[in-house]
Amino acid sequence: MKELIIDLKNQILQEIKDVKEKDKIEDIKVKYLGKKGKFTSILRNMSSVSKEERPKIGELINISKNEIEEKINEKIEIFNKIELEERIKRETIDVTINKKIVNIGHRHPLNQVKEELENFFVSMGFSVVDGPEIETVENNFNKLNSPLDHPSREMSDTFYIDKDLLLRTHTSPVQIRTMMSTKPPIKMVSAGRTFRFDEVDDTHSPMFHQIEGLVVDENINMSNLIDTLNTFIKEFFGKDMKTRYRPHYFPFTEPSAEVDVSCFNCKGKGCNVCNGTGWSMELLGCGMVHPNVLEACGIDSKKYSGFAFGMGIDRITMVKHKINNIRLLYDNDKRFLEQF
Ligand code: FA5
Repeated sequence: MKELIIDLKNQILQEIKDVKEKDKIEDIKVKYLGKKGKFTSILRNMSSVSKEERPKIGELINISKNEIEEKINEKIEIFNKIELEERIKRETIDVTINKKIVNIGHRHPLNQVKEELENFFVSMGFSVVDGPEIETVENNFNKLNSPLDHPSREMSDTFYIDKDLLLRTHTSPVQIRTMMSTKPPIKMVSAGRTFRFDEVDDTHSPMFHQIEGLVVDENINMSNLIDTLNTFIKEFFGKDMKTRYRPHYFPFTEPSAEVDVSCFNCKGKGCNVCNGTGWSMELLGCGMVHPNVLEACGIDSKKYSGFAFGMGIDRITMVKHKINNIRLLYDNDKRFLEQF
C-alpha cells in the first residue's frame, strides 16, 4: 500500500511538472484529487490495511495529498505570472512611439482682426456693444435720416425679410439703439456681420463685416474724429501708413468723408495692386452725426454733438495681411487659413 501511494504521488508530481497549459493543471486536479479521483479512491481501500498500519498510511496519504496540492498551486501561480507578464508586455504604452499629430484649429483671420479692433478701441475708452443682424427698417434707414428715395433702400440693394424687417446693411443701426437707450456721454463700438446685394468682386462680398464707432458728448468736433481715426490707422497699420479723407455723402452724418490708406504693396509709390494710384481700397466712412439723427433718438442737438465711423473689417484684414482678394476670406481653403 505504502509503495502504491508513493508511486502514484511521484507519477502525479511528474505530470504536474510536465504540464504546459494552465487548463491541463485543472484536469490533473480533478483526475487525481477529485471525488472520483485516483488518489481519493485509495482512501476507500483502507479497509484492506491492517489496524496497526492504518494511522501511518492515513498520515502518508494526507502528507502526499498536501504535497500534490501544493505543487498544483505552485504551478498555477507560475502560469498566472507568465500570463500577467505577457499581458503587461502587450499593454505597455511606448511613450517614445511616433504619435499621430492632430491639428487644432484657430480663429478665422476675420475674427482675429475683429477682436484686435475691439481691443484697440477699448484701450481708447470705448465700450463694446452688440446689435442684431435682423433689423427694423426704422433703425436701419428711417432714424438714420435716410431719404425715402435713397437708392440703398431699393430691393436690389437690401435683403428685405418683409416690409418692416431686413438684414442690416450696415452696423449704423446699433448707433440708433445705443442713443435711444443711453444718455450722453456715449463712446461705443459695435462689430458684426452686414448684408448687401453687392456683386462679388475682389473687394466686395454680399456678406461682410463692419465695426461702427460712435462718440456723443458736448463739444465733440471734426478734429476729434480725425485724431481718433489717424491714431487708429497709425497704431494698427504702422507709422508709415498715410490717410486720405475724401468728402462724401451719408444721410446720417454732416459733414461726411470716406477714408483711404496708402497701398499696402507699394506704400504709396504706385504699383499694379493699386493701379498706380498709391492708395488702397476705401476702408471706412465717417462724419459728424447729423442733428436730425440725434433728435430722432431724443438727444438735444443744440447741447450735444457727435462723430461716427463705420469700417469694413474684411478690407482692414486685407490691408493688414496683404490679401488682394476678399474671396480668400470666404473660401475656407485650409492652405490659406493656416497662414494666420
Ligand atoms: C457705411 O456703411 C456707413 N454706415 C459707414 C458710416 C458709419 C459712415 C458712421 C458715417 C458714419 P459704406 O457703405 O461706405 O458706409 O461702408 C463702409 C465700409 O464697409 C466701406 O468703406 C468698406 O470698407 C466696407 N464695405 C462696404 N460694402 C462692402 C462689401 N460689399 N464688401 C466688403 N466690404 C464692404
